[in-house]
Amino acid sequence: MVTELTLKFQDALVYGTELHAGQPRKGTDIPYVSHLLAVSSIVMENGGDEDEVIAAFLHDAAEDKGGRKVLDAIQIKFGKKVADIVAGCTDAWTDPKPAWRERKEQYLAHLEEEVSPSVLLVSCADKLHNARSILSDYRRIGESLWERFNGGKDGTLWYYRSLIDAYQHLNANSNIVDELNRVVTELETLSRQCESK
Ligand SMILES: [Mn+2]
Repeated sequence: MVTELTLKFQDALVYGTELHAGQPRKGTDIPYVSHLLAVSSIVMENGGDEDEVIAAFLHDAAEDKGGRKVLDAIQIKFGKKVADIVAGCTDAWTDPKPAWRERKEQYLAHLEEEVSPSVLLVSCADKLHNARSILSDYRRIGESLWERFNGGKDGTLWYYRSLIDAYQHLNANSNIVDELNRVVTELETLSRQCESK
């Protein structure tokens, strides 16, 4: 449990905010840091310790902002535990990234081998915030939302359902995974209703 957040957490906030400066969230002009704040907040609210909260804030740093080099910098600044969690949340190390479906299948296979409860905690918090955003945007703009996603509608829904199965099987944080399941089920229901119209 987080009892107290130290200067290390404040340093991570500054570091991550600078690293992701100028990066918008997919298909929007919302600063990317909104996602990082939300994921670290979910981790904080579900018993994460300071390293897990920091890793949640930095979980997309290697994937989006420089791969192994950034991961090495994170290890030096914030320690091995944080760096290992960030590495476990990274689904692509190369730029350009591998094709979408292949990358997601690899990430699901990687999760099945993942034994670190910290990686599972941050990973499912990440997916919960993404799924909440998708549901909220879907309610607002409807089917055209799927154009934003490389996997389209079917691929995206397949990926989230597969993630939930993996998290449940691996006993990831049940509070987060149950909520993720409710959000994705709602999304599946709404998009099926739309198909039958
Ligand atoms: Mn993320």
